[in-house]
Amino acid sequence: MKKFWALFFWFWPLVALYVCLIAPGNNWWFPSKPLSTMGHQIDGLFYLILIIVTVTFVGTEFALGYALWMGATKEPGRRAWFSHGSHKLEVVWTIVPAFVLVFISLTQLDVLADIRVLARFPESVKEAPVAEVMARQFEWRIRYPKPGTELMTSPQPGDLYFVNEVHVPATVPTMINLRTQDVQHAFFVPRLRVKQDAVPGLIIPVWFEIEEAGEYELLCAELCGWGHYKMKARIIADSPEGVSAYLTRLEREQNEDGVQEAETASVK
Ligand SMILES: [Cu+2]
Repeated sequence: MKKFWALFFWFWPLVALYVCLIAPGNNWWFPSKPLSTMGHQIDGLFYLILIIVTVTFVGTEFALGYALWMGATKEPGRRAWFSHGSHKLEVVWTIVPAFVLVFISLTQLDVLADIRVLARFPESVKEAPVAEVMARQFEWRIRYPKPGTELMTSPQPGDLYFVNEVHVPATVPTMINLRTQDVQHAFFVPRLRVKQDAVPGLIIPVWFEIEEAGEYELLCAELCGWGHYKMKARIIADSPEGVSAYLTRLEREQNEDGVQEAETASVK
């Protein structure tokens, strides 16, 4: 029975190793391949940490199984090695994890800076957010500048509005300004690996470069109230021409007061 437990603890690291090896190919960790330029770096960090924890888990489980096996097969009368209080071992298993943690934090600094630090954003987007995304319980309100003008911090006459659908250009770096009208929300686009909190009182620039045109789910990733579950929207990534055609259409719809149509009908 003692040998069974040694084998039991050797079995799980083998399962872990197997899952770790086949998981990336089967997309078990992520909803899809990363579809933004930043997404590749973020997935890379995830896999780096996955490799480190897998090696640690497999190593410690094998050591545990080894100790159990040695205990199960020892000759009667042989005394076990008593390591409790070993200064050398304590130093080793304090310094090694400390180095691993410092290594991880240094490795991710660049990626974090690319995501968060405005000075490191691509030049083309720094001064030109395409839209303001205002989170509120429980929807996303989008404000585009009037076509041909720049987005201002406060709403301007001629600005265009829509709810729960953001149109942005694909294959070029794009920036939006993220705000919240009430509580804290989080702008989360899983397939782009974009996640940013919306904090009351702050205007937070968020940039991304979507690699393929298409439709992407935008979710709120912060428990923000009873209707949090329904706080979903779509990001439509289109060609720059497609986006300006959409904005022209939106402008026409927004300015449509019905009067002209009625006049034309009465003339007929
Ligand atoms: Cu929310």
